Amino acid sequence: MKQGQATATQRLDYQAPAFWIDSVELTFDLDPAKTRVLNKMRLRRNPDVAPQPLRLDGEELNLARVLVGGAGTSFKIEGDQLVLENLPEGNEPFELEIFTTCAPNKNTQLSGLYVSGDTFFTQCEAQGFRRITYFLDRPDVMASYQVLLRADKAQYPVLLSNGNLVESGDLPDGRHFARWQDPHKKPSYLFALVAGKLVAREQQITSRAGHKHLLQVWVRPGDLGKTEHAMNSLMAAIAWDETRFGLSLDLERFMIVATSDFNMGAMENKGLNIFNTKYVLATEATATDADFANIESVVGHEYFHNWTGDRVTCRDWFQLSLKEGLTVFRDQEFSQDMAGSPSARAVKRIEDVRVLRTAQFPEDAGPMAHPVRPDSYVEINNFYTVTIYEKGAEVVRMQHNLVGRDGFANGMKLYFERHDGHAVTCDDFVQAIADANPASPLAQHLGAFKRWYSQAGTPRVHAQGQYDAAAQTYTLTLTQSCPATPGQPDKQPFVIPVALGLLGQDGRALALQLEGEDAAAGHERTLVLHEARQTYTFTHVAEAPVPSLLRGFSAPVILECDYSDAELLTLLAHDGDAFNRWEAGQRLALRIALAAIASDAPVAQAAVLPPAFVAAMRDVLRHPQLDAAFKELVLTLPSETYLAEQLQTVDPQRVHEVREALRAQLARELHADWAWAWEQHHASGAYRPDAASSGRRALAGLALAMLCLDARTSGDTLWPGKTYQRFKTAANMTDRLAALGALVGAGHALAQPALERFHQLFKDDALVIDKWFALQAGRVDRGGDVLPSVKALMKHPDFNLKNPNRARSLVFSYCSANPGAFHRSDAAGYVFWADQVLALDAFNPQVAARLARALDRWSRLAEPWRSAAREAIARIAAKADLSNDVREVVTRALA
Ligand code: 0A1
Ligand code: ZN
Repeated sequence: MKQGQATATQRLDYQAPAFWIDSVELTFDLDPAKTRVLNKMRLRRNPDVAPQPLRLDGEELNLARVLVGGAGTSFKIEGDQLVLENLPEGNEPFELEIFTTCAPNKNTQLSGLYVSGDTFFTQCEAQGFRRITYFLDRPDVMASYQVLLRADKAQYPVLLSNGNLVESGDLPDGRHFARWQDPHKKPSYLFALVAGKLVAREQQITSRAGHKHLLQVWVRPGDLGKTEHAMNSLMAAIAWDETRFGLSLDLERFMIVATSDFNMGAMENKGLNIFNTKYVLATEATATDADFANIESVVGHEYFHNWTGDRVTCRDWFQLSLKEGLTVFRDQEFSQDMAGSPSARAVKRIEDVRVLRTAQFPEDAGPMAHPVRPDSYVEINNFYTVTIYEKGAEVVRMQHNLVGRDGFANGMKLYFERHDGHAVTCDDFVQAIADANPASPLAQHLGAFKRWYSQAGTPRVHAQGQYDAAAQTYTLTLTQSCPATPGQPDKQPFVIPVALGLLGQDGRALALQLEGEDAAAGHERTLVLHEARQTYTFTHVAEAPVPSLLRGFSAPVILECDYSDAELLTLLAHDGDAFNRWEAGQRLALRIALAAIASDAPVAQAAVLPPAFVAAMRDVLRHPQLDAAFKELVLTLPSETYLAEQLQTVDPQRVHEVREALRAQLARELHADWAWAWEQHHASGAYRPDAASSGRRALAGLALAMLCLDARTSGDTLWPGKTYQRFKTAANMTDRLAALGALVGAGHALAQPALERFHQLFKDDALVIDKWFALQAGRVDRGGDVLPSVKALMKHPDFNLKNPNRARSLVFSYCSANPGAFHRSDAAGYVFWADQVLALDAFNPQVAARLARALDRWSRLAEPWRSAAREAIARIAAKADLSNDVREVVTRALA
C-alpha cells in the first residue's frame, strides 16, 4: 500500500506526455498467486516536448526484464516509476518490452487485477492499470490494444477482454488462450480483462444503421435468471442514444460482466463493462423497484460512456466531470424518457434534485468542497464525488436548457466532429455547445458561465417581489452570492437560469410580459441572472401574483424567497410546475421543522404541524388526479440531513426528535387517509417495474409505514398484524421489504420474527442479505438501540468487511445514512466510525476514504458532538501509516 508520499497534483501543472504509445500487445499468464504480464509497446517521442527520459508508472509490480528493440537496456526505479534514459533518439517509433508479475489474490484494494470468488477482474480507473504493468498511465495517452490471455481451461473457461475475439484455442497442459483486439484506441484506464467460470445471456441486435451486434451479460452460472432486466435496459439504452443523439454502438460485441466485489457501481471499460452485481441482477422476488430503476440508469450510464468518455475522453483527471457530469446528464434524461409521462418525468427530476441537495450541497459547504473541475488533488480516487457527478450534470443541464434541446443536440454533434478520438477538457465541451449556438444566452455569457466549472460552493439566490397595483406591474429583484470555500474566499457572479411563472391568487397561470415587450409571451420563461443583482419588471399584471421560481430546479442554487404560508399553500395546490409544487410542500415542512428545532418546547406527542399543513397534505394524498409516486414524494418530510444543512449549529438529536414528532403527527392525524391510501394502492397482480406501478407500491409502502408507526402509540394491533401478513405473502421484494421496513421502523414486536424469517428465506442471495443488514443499520433509533445491534451484526457469520457491498450495507448505512443513531451524545458512534475507517484502510483505502467522509460536517455540530467528532477524526489522522486516500480526507476535515 502506498503511504506517506502525499503530494498534491495541480491542474495548472499539466504537461503533454513526452512519449506517445501507439500500440500495446499484452500477454497474460493468469494465475491467482503469480500472474505473468508481458507488455510489448510501440512508442515514439512526442515532438512537441523537449527530449527527456521515459518515466513509466508502476505499483506493487515485480519487474523481471526490460528490452528495447529486443535488447537489454539499463533502467532505474525511482519511487513508483520505471525510468529509461537510453532510448533511441529522433521521432521514429521503437519497441519496448516489459515483463512483470503481480499477485491478484493478494489485491484487497480491488484496483488493478484482482480475484473475486474464483474469477479474475480488473479495475483500471483511475490509476489501476499501473498495478498491472508499467505504463504511461494517464488518460491522454491513447493506444491500440491487443491482448492475449492464457489460463487453465477448466478453472477459467471464459477469457474476455476489450474489443473483438480474434482467435482462441487450446494449449498444452490443460491450458487455453484467447486473443482480443480492440478496434478503437483508448486510454489505459479503459482496459479490462475477465477470466473465470461465467455464463452469458446473449442477444443479437440490428442497429438503425443496419449493423449487427452481439450483446452479452456475463454472470455466475446460478445468476442467469436474473439478467433479463439488465439486457432489456442495455437494448433500451442503445436505441435511446441512436434516437436522441444519433450515436450508435461502434463495436461488434458489447459485454457486461457482474462481480460481487467492486468498489463502485460499475465501470465503462471499452466494450467490456464491469458491474457491481447490485446493478445487474434482478428478479421481482429479490430486487425492489428502486433496484430495477437503478439498474436501468447504471446500465444506461455505462453504455452512454461509450461515446462520452471512451470515444472522447479526458485530457487529465481534473477534467473528470467532462465525462461524468455529461454522462450523468445523459442517464438522467434516459431515465426520464423511459419513465414516459410528464408526471413520471417530474418524479425522476425531484429524486435527482433530492440527491443533489442532501449529498452535494453539504459537500460543497464542507471541507472537501471543490469545483466541478478541481484545481488540485492528492488522491484522484477521492474526487469521484457528487460534485463531479451530480453538480457536473446540473451544469450540463443548464447548458442544455440555455441552448434548447435541438441546440444541445447540435452542440453534441459539433463536440464529436471536433474531438472524436481525442482527450480533451471541460472548456472544449462548453465551447462546442456555445459555438453551435452562437445566438444563445450561453454563447453570450460564455466566460461567466464557465465559472460553474471553476468556482466551488452553492450560490444563493435571493428573490424579492414587489407588486404595484396602480401600475399593474410586478417587479422581481434577484440577487446572488456564494459563500467562501476552501482556497476560494471570493466568488464572481454565476450565470443562473431562473425558470419562472406567475400564479394568480386562485392559482391560475398568468401571462408573462416584461417591460419593453410588445405582447405577453406564454406562461413560463427563463431569466438569465448573470450579475450580482438584476431587476425585472412584468407588466399588465392584474393582481398580486405568487411567483413560482426556479421551476424544474433550473439551476443548482439555494433559492431564498420570503413566501407567506398562504402563498406556499397556493403553490402546493396549483403550481403547473410539478417540481415547484413538491418544493412548496417541502418549504412549508422545513419552516415548521426549523421553528420547532429552534424552540425548546417538548415535541413528543405534541401537535407541531398546524392544521392547514395537515389538511394540505390530506388534499394531496386524496387528490384524484395526482400520481401516486408524486404523492409519496410530497408526503415524505425533508430528511434529517437536509434539515441539518439549514442550521448554523446542529444538535442532531433535536433534529431527529423533531422530525420523528412530525412524522408521528402525520401518521396520527392522517390515519384514515393512510388506511384509504393503502387500500387504494396496494396490489397483488403481476409485477411490472414501470413508473406507474412502482409509484403505487411506493405510496402503499409509505402508508403501511405510517400505519405501523401510529400503532406504536395507539396500541393498535390490526395494522401491524396486516403488515406481517403482507410481509409473509408479498409477491415481490418491493412489497415484502416495505412491510418488513414498516415493522422494523415502528420497532414493533413482530419485527424480530420477520427479520429472522427474511434471513432464512434469502440466506443464499448476497444482494438480499445486504438489504437485511442495511435495514437494521438504517432503522429509526430509539434510545440509542441501533449501535448495539450494528455491533452485534458485525459478528454475524454473514458479515464481511472485505466485501464492499456488505461493508456499505452495515457500516455505511449506520455511519453515513442514519444521523439520529450515529450522532450519539456519548460519542460511541464516532468511536465505532473511526475504528471502521482504520480497519478498512488496512486493505481497501478507496472504501475507507469514502467512509471517512461521514463526519465532513463536524464543525457545525453543537457540543458535545463537535469535540467528540474532532477527537475521532484526530485519532484517525494520528495513525502513522494511513493511506493517501484517508489522509487527504481527514487532513482537509481538520484544516
Ligand atoms: N467511471 C465509473 C465509475 C468508477 C470510477 C472509479 C472506479 O474505481 C476507482 C470504478 C468505477 C462510472 O462513472 O461509472
Ligand atoms: Zn460515469
